[in-house]
Amino acid sequence: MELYFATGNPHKLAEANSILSDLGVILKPAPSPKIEIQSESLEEIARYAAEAAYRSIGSPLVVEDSGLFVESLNGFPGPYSSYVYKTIGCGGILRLLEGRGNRAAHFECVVVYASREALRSFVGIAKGYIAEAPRGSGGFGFDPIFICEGCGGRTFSELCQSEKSAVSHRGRAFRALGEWLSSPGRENTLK
Ligand code: ITT
Repeated sequence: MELYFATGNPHKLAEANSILSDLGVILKPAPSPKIEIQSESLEEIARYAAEAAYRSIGSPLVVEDSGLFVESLNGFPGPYSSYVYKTIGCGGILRLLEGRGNRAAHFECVVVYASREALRSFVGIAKGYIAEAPRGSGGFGFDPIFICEGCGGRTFSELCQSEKSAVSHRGRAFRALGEWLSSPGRENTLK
């Protein structure tokens, strides 16, 4: 099965395709851009973008919105993660955490699937904490400073793509989508 993925981030596309390939789903770049509203809810941002993309393309598609939520910063940067990464980056987050004991953080990803008969959301969360300094060379965005629970103290950037996807927010959300798409009876309703 092929679906469009409306995203301007090629890393997301590559990660999502590697997660879904085992389930027989191939994501291809959507011919229209992701329209992003400002909201404090990832789900609201992703749903709006999915509905807008579906109106423009008219074929089944997915959109995802994700972010890094740092506990001692009251969830910042959360839905503003893309902008914050482009402006202050990993170094800025490390500076904001200087002298703070609590470095707990999580990534969240909301994937929204849109087709003629369905608009469904799938959520994935990866819990962990912010490293003292950036480490590793893989991945993208805040990967060099995020240490996920159960990864032996390594940052996301120190994991290979399959290791990251096994525990990541994106891995969890796209696997939930893949399981729903391949659940019995779905093939009769896909248009
Ligand atoms: P699209 O909106 O076009 O899909 P984007 O990168 O702007 O691409 P978001 O608006 O969802 O995506 O912003 C999410 C930001 O959160 C992203 O730019 C990264 O800075 C960060 N982020 C999300 N998932 C991440 C991951 O797996 N590893 C590292 N950083 C991540």
